Amino acid sequence: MAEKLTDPAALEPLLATGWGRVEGRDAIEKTFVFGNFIEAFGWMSKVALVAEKLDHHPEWSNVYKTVEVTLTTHDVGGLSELDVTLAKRMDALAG
Ligand code: H2B
Repeated sequence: MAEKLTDPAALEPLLATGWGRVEGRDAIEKTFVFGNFIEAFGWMSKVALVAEKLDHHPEWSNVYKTVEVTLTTHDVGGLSELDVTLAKRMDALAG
């Protein structure tokens, strides 16, 4: 079972790569923009496999080449280490 993040420093590397805190919610968000729809959807497919393996799933929406992502851990009602892990994997897959 995930536990709530207690150390705010854990978010610092992500804030440096374009992630931001969601106002009024213990969550982080980032907008990914790709070259076209196929690149965006291809990235989502790769992230989906990672998410399934981690058993940790994003809130996200796609419009053409843009994917808006919000990460939080529903089971704990806020951010956990799983969100940090998934965010880093998303960044790595986006290249
Ligand atoms: N994803 C996210 N983002 N938060 C969760 O708390 C969560 C999840 N819980 N994916 C998982 C699935 C849980 O429902 C299953 C039963 O492990």
